[in-house]
Amino acid sequence: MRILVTGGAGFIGAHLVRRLLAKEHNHVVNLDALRYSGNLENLTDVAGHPRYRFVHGDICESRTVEKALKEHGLEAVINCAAETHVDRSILDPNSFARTDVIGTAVLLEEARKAGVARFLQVSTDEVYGSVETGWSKEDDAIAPRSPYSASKAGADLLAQSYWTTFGFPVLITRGSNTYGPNQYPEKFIPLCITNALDDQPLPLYGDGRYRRDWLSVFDHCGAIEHVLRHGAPGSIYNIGGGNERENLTVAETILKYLGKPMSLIRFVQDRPGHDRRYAVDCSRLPTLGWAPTVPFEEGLRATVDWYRNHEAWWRKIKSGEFRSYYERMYQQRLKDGTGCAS
Ligand code: NAD
Ligand code: TDX
Repeated sequence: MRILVTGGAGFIGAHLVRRLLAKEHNHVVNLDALRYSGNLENLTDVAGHPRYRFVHGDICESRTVEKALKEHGLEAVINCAAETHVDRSILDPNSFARTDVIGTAVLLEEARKAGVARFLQVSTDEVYGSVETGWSKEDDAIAPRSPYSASKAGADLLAQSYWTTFGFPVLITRGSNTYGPNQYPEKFIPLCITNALDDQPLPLYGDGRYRRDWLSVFDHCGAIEHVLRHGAPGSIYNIGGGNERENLTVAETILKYLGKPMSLIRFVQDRPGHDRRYAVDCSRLPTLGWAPTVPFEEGLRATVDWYRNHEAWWRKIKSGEFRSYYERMYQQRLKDGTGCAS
């Protein structure tokens, strides 16, 4: 299959590009605008691959998308490109509406015009909103609460409308919190690991008892690939890891693996509108023949080792744009911090 992966220089996209190229029948074009989290160093091992092409471009620009689809005769689209960090969506909501909503609208329309055979929209479990009890099913009403999840929900609904209105073969995956190598260190797990390696505090929002279901990036990409091949057009598939943990437990586990003191944990001012819990019912995907394989503690340990062994990768990021972002987000919070876990 000739596949367009958008956002392929980001965390999940890069793992997905590598995974797809490992299958001899696949050709992959990666369309990425190289925003702050896009990093071609995530793909140095496949940069010269004969079945891989990189196109530097923005999914919001119709002509760029049209040209990429036509020039490479692409048959499928996997849309990973997005603004992805909830905290940044609170600082700058409009950039999320632009990329996540308008960008998806442009991709859908150009892909429909080009006669693309499969369009997979990478959505998120966050579209269901905060789920205090139980597990969200694919047919549940969505109730996003942050500018990030609202923008992703807009994209998700647009994709669904293309199936209903045009019969365009759209597939939607709603993955849970993903972790693994190459994740930009603004996200909770890589932030905790890299701060701990530098003996810096680990900032826990609120009481630290918020819950997420953690999914290995290898499982997330395996599920996306499986849905692309076997999913029923017009269908939505939740992807969870079955690893629900409190943030405090995750931070403590990281410190334990690194042999660092629990006193590095700091409870800081909460994120506005912070969703207490996400949890997805994952019974639909096994009916397609897929289930997660990576136990959380094993995947987390391997991720900790990856960051320990790839200091050059994350130090470069942390000394650039990230530094001013970190100061803006955390300087005051850490000054006012309300104690530690031990
Ligand atoms: P990321 O921030 O690491 O990567 C996003 C990529 O999109 C970057 O390479 C960036 O340069 C690119 N991009 C941004 N704007 C673009 C534009 N206008 N045109 C082209 N490229 C653009 O994000 P990620 O964690 O890899 O997430 C990938 C997808 O998976 C997103 O759609 C996200 O909503 C979804 N998702 C992520 C998680 C998670 O926990 N990380 C969980 C569920 C779903
Ligand atoms: O410094 C922090 N302290 C903290 O306590 C950060 C950055 C986060 N947290 C908490 C907030 C969440 O409860 O940790 C949890 C995870 O936070 P994030 O890594 O920011 O992820 P989350 O907000 O849950 O959203 C993620 O999951 C779904 C991704 O960022 C999204 O792209 C994905 O769609």
